[in-house]
Amino acid sequence: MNGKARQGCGLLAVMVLLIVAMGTLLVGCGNAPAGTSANASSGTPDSASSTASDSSSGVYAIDNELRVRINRGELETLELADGPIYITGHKSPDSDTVCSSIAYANLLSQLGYDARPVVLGDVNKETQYILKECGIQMPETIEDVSGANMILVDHSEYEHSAEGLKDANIITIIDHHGDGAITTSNPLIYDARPIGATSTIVWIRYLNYGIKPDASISKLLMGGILSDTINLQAKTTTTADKEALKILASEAGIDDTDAFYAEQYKASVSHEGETDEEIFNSDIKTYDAGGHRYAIGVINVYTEDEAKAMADRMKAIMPAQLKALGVEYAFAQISVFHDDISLCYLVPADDASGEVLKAAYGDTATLDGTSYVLKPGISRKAKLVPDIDAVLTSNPQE
Ligand SMILES: [Mn+2]
Repeated sequence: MNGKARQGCGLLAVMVLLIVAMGTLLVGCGNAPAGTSANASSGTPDSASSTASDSSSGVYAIDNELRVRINRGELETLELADGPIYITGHKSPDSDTVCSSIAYANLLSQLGYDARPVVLGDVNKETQYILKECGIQMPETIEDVSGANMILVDHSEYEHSAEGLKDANIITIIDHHGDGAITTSNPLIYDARPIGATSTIVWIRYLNYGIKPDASISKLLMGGILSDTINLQAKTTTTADKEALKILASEAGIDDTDAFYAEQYKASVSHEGETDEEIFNSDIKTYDAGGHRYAIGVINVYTEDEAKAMADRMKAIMPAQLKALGVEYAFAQISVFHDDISLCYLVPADDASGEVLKAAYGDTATLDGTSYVLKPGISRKAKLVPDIDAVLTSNPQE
């Protein structure tokens, strides 16, 4: 920076200071005869005494009614939206995404807007359980949102969102991830907070707009918070999530949130109504190492007995699955991971796959039939894949 520019900056800083000082004076004047000028414009002389600011403490004593009215003011632009407003979470919807969409649509509906929750794909078993518990209907699936009025919750990346979003009218984004690539030139509500669940942010918005969610919506928001914060155990959990959960639980008439979480988690790892082949393929990924191609299917269950029984079921169908996938080796990783339990059964598809597991875990795991049992359990991405890669790259394909 050269001398002239620095001088210019100094002048600018002085001007900014002057403007700030004048602003402070003006604000002071406005508040001097407490409540008079503010009330003249608001047209509610009743709240005259309550809009006063406590000049000795520096704390506003604005009454809740005025606070709510100011907060709701940001919604006035929604009235310009032509047609319904759709609220969607991300693709591969999880409970936080679905619960926060439905609850936010409920909030806006109560304020007189035509807001409709939608989903971008099949809803998982945990979410299905929560919706059933709350007596709430499954939102409709939307294929293309071109031209629609859109509110996005729990995401802010195009690749996580609906088809046609670039041609949509985005009016609100409510998220707890980083600020994604989604942009708009419209004035918008962008409510991004570093807290555990979008469901908590939606609850804060109920609070700010002065509306109490009913028992069913309270339970729904609880489900979203419990899911995204792993029953408040996730590192992302904040005071807001904990307080929201407490208040929502009391409103929903639930005194044991741990038990509520256990039920929704059990539902998420239930395999009722699925064939063994569907179970093996429900979360399967393929990998390459040392010229070898292999697959790992991850299956979560709730108890060790269920893991043992599932290992037998997978063993029976895996040789055919190995052929169907066209890979050299295949493994099922059956995990129990909740509360204080952490273990996994590694099931090889055939003898050759069993040899790979033996090389990786022969010294550290217990052998149960053909399965290797690891306690504590491991992560597929962080541990199992690197361990298998190490075995396969030391035995490269000729
Ligand atoms: Mn979330």
